[in-house]
Amino acid sequence: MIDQKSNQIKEESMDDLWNVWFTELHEGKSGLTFKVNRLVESLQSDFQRIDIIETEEYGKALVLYGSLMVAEGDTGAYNEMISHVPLLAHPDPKEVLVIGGGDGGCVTNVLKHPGVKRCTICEIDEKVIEVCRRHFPKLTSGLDDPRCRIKIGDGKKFIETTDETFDLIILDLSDPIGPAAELFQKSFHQSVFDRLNPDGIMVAQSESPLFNPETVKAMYGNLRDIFPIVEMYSCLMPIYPSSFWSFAFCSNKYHPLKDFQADRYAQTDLSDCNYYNDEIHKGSFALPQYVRELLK
Ligand code: SPD
Repeated sequence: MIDQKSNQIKEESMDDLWNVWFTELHEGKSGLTFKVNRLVESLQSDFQRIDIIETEEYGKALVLYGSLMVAEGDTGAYNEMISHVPLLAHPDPKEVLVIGGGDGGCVTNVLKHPGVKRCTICEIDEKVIEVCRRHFPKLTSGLDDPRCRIKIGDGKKFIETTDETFDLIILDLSDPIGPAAELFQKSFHQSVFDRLNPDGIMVAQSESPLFNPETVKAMYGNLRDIFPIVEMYSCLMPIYPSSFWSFAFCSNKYHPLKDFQADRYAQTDLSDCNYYNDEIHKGSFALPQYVRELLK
């Protein structure tokens, strides 16, 4: 750049030239954009592209196949809601299975409940665990808990071949594309149902009702063919497209509100939760009218 007064070339700071942004597009019509300070790590696993980016607003973030999954500075809402809501709707969950969830956030929350005897995680992509351990030590801390058992492999194969049963199965999946796509199918949900104890609960992340209404409608229709109790709940997740994220609570016996375990909630140390509490537990099942219509 030329200084107008002296007519000399002015030295520019290299930092001012760094102007990199990550945008997650929604059907090419809108997008969620983050300022990126640096690309920390990038690799291609056998299943997907994995990136760790450092964002200005949320710190380091995990991006799988171009979709942002978790960030060190996010509210924690997703991981807290996918784990504590079902755990506090069941009177005594001991055996928990998490399918997916290689970033460890869900398992770490599950293991805040002292009554959980074992939490098995079945993650298809070993590299996700490896990278997340390196960059998100707090989030992945539960993976080192002696009650955690890690299985690397296809969640579908595991569910179809194991003879174990669980009190709670959590489908902490990425989006229904790539390696996770078949884990959104009815046949898989039926296999999960078959691996639950008679009073077991399944919770699945169920995308954004605002941005993915067709997926949501089809998924809940299928789930209602399988489970006697199916309820949607939601959370605010500003790092996900539309910021409005949903979960399917599916159960054989326990209702998420009528069976809320108030005493155990009071006795469990959830003091480091940033989003979940007893009021949020109840309030998260209230749905906007357009979502009620969608699920009819
Ligand atoms: N578009 C992002 C959807 C991510 C849902 N699952 C995240 C898994 C993190 N454990």
